[in-house]
Amino acid sequence: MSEAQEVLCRVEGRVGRITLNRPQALHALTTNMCRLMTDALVAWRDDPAVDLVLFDHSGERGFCAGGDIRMLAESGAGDGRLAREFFFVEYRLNHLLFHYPKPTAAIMDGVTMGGGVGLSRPCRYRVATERTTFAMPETGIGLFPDVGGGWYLSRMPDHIGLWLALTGARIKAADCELLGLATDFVESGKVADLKAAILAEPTRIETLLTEFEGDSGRPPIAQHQDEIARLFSGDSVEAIVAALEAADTDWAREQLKVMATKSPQTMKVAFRQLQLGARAKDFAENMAMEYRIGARVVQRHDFIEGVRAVIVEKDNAPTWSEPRPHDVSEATLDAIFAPLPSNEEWSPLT
Ligand code: QUE
Repeated sequence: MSEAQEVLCRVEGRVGRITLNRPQALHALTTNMCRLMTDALVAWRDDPAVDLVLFDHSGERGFCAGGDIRMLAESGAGDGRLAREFFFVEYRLNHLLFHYPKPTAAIMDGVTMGGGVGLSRPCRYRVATERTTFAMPETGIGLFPDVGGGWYLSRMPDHIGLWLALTGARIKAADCELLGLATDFVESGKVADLKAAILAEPTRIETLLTEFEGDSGRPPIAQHQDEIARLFSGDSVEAIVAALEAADTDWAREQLKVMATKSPQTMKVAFRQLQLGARAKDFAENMAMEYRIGARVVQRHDFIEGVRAVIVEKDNAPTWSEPRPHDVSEATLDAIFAPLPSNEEWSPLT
């Protein structure tokens, strides 16, 4: 298959339509896909024939599972050049969407993780279905919740974004609506008709979404929101672990069990990333920070080992470089967050 077919970018009626088309990898993003999407978005930005941009995926499964993790790990084990190039291009795309002047819509009719969140979250309209599964699972493979996680997750109420980052929790449509990750819920069976209606009358999208709106049900995390607010308010990962241990509830024990499987190093990276992201003056500053982290983390043991254990060999038994959060030094974190040489720093598309 030619690389040019991994994502389909075309104008249908007055809609710029971007269809992720890498079904064998749950539409996980490659550098080439990010470049093609960026080129299309730049062309449509000033094209009076385009009223709206619509993101969807081909086939049945997935919206977008993340990034091309195997490539990133292979590159990271070597000189890391292709991994850095991927992040550079992907984050420029995330930033372009964040400030995009035309209405954008994403149909998240399936798995929406990592890179898929970076595409959908900046869109003005974010449609979840009963097939939507949202997660930022990166700390499970020694990576960190990038694509703007420092910005978006740190702005969620009650430390819920930090809980998502540290546990990699998978949530469904009702929780996505509660947290503003989705703006609308439409039953999967009605998505084809919704898309046809948007393509026919893109300027009526708000009315159409109201007409197609379904009921996503009760959001399960509402029941745990107070507990998350209380137990994830600590000023370090160690403090959060201590609070969970002291809580003595089934839910708290479950969170501890899950966090014990994640990379202690990248849980602490994520904690600092969200602290800094909360204070970033704009989205570009946040993305420059994430690029520094990404450039370092892809070359470290935990990422190479996490991908081996969870993605490649699937033994789900990674040996992390530090066994517990307490063992991760501030010096290690400082090195991961340090500025890059000025000619290697990330910058937005101009
Ligand atoms: C963490 C991640 C990813 C992940 C699992 C994690 C990720 C990613 C995929 C993935 C899943 C299925 C595929 C595929 C990729 O899984 O970024 O190609 O078919 O892309 O725990 O960050």
